[in-house]
Amino acid sequence: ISLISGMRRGLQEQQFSLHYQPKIDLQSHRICGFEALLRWNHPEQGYISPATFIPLAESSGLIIQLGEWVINEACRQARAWIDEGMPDFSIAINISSIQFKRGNIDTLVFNALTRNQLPPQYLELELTESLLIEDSERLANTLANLRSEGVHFSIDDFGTGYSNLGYLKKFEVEALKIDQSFVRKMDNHSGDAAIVRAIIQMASSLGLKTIAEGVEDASTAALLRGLGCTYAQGYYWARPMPVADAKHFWLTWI
Ligand code: G
Ligand code: G
Ligand code: MN
Ligand code: NA
Repeated sequence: ISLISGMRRGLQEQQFSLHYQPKIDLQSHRICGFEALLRWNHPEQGYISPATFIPLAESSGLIIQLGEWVINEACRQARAWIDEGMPDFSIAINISSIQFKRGNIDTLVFNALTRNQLPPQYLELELTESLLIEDSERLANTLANLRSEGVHFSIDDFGTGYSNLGYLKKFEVEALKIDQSFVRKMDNHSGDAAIVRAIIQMASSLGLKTIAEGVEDASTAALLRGLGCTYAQGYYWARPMPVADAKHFWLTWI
């Protein structure tokens, strides 16, 4: 309970921030964008992991306000980077299923894009498989609204969820994010490498891009490139960084 009221206060007192992890295009070796990851700098406890506070935000309903803050902040930052003359990019934000189902996410996103005069392709929403397998008309409508306005989606933690992949035909998604549990050990576990290869092949035949998460070394990056994976992110290149560090990293990279 104290963490929940702490979150409410933290939202008012600007204790939340987004950290940015670059995504690398494995063919061109350019930075194609960033994943924005929420951080809470608690006045007494220091940084608290989203793994701790997101579930509490979900069960208390505060995820609606928190998620709205994330959408607005990511759009504000994207606008700022455009104005600063940074090269083409997109910012991916994580959307909780509860947030998606309870909030008017399409309206929130459109308002944030409009307010910041941000073309929709700068924003990407990371959704979970568990959300997309739900057969609800409202969900389908919301996704279609966002998609028709040009907002892109990717499926987070792909491969850990469900075996029914019918939703890939039903919804227009841009990319599959291959879960780090397969990527991290693909170098010396042939089973994991086989799963990654299969996901990349399936995605490619469906016309979808792939994003490998959790790349921690050069050999994994080389393997992924050889398999035709589109993008990758991980500690090998950079951890999620505060905005100033992310921009510095980007400028150094270019
Ligand atoms: O960055 P880190 O490893 O600490 O993230 C832990 C978990 O929190 C991950 O599952 C990540 O997707 C999730 N997460 C990070 N930022 C957000 C956010 O803004 N919204 C939601 N819903 N989840 C987030
Ligand atoms: O659930 P989601 O995929 O959004 O979570 C991403 C999480 O993975 C974040 O907490 C982020 O900090 C973490 N992460 C990003 N790159 C790496 C990596 O290379 N290794 C490990 N162990 N974690 C990573
Ligand atoms: Mn994610
Ligand atoms: Na993920």
